[in-house]
Amino acid sequence: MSDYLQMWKDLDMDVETHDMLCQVLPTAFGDTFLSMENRPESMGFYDFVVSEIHGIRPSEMIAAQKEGKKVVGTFCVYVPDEVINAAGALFSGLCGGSQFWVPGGEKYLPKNTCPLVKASLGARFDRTCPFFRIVDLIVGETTCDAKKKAYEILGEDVPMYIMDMPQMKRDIDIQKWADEIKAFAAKMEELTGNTITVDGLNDAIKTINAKRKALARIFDARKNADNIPISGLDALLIMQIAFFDDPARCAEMANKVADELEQRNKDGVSVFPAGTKRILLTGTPLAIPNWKLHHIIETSGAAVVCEEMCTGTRYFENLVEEDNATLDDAYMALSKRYMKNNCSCFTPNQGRIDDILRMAKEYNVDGIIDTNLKFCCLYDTERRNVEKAVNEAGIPFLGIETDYTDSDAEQLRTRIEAFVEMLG
Ligand code: BJ8
Repeated sequence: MSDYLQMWKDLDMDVETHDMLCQVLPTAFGDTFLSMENRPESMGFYDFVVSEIHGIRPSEMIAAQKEGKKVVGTFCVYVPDEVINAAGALFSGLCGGSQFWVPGGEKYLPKNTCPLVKASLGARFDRTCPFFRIVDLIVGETTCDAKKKAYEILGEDVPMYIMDMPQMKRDIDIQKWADEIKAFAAKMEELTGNTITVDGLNDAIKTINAKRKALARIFDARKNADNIPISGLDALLIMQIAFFDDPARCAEMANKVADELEQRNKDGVSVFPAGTKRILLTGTPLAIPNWKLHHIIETSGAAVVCEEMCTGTRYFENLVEEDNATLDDAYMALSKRYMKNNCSCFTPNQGRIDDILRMAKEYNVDGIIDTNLKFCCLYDTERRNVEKAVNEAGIPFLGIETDYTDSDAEQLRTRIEAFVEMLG
């Protein structure tokens, strides 16, 4: 990593502890990614971003702040990036995906809290993540109980704004979410001092839609039944970086990858041998740098060809209607699109099951693995319905619960190898 020491000091980070993280990440990345063969050349950009992960994008954000712009942190794919963009601010996903931050989170949260939430609080309170130090405001949302309570604790240390999310999908809920988005827009105007106009919001909608379309092209290329042009690991990395990269650059780089993958499909260039079993992974999000499950699956004779998760299809499927006549129309268009996401915090949540079955066909999968972060009660409970539907559809199913440690890696490998073998 280039020398960002002064920047980290200026952010009041604990640079000594942070050094330890900087030392382990390159090895983890090298072992997981750089050991793979025949990766798309266009992954070079993403490798570079990881090599500078706590430097390059944070320094861009700080430069923007020096020009008077604000940076907003988020934790959920229901928070509309379009509104932040239309207010002239930058956004960044903040979900923690490393065990490194978990012990820090456990100082504030019960141990039986999901690792994503614990890692996120640890990253902030341990002062070892620049993104958490840079943000001017963090936007939370009323999704799961763990997050709701964690936001109260986070709010003691950093300005917070909470969006009250409906948990059903009736017309009144869609209207309510449109109202919440409108209130959030007022908050963003107050934070930035900028007025959100209908033209500005329509432009932001187009910018984020372009990013969605580019990411969708990559996933479309993964649907090819006869070829696997990119590993699940590389596709996951692209998704993880999309959460904090500049949206226009994200679209540009994702389109470059998609061009290469489409060509690979034409030329029959695959990263796995013919006959490799195709897996759809569904469940809780895999925040950067959580690469554990993909790595185990893809070194156990199978390939992940689709992620039905927030770090996957939920992030880019469905576009927001463009060219809205009024701001209220635009807020409603946003609400309609975001309410198509199918998180387990909704009841009922048949939409997720429908998505899983649809994607199993679209991506030509041989089996489905449902992964659940330990102590996520929502996804854990929903597994029963997912498994029942998948069994009824005659698709092989494996349920997994895991965390960010490596303590269960061998046990997982044994189970996954057995599952892949069973797929024939
Ligand atoms: S839309 S999945 S990003 S809430 S894994 S913290 S649910 S205890 S991350 Fe999520 Fe939004 Fe839903 Fe997606 Fe809680 Fe479960 Fe932890 Fe979770």
